[in-house]
Amino acid sequence: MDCIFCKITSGQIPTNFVAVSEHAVAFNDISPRQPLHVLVVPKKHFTDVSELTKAAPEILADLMALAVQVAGDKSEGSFRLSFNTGEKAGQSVFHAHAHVTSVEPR
Ligand code: DGP
Repeated sequence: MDCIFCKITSGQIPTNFVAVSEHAVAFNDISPRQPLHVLVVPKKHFTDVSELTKAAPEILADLMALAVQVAGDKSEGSFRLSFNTGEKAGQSVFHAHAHVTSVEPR
């Protein structure tokens, strides 16, 4: 499968990870839409957050904990946590991922 986030999470594309957990990695978005814009991505491939939730709730919980950790470390406390799901909702990479964004990075 030709998935850019599988290549990043597996290390095939060298990437500076902001944080790592058992099941997920966090790295800066290539085209940030806010001063803080970090992606939190499961190491295993799932198409979107719906599939992830149904197939592996323990991985979702781990990913959410990592996202909250990154938001706490990298923002002043105000942040947005979002999952675009489906093309019409703006999803462009079909490997589940959370966006952590903030206008007030630390
Ligand atoms: P979405 O549109 O919700 O599927 O978000 C995908 C995000 O992924 C988008 O904000 C741009 C980012 N992105 C796409 N390709 C790469 C990449 O190769 N490296 C990084 N760091 N981010 C990427």
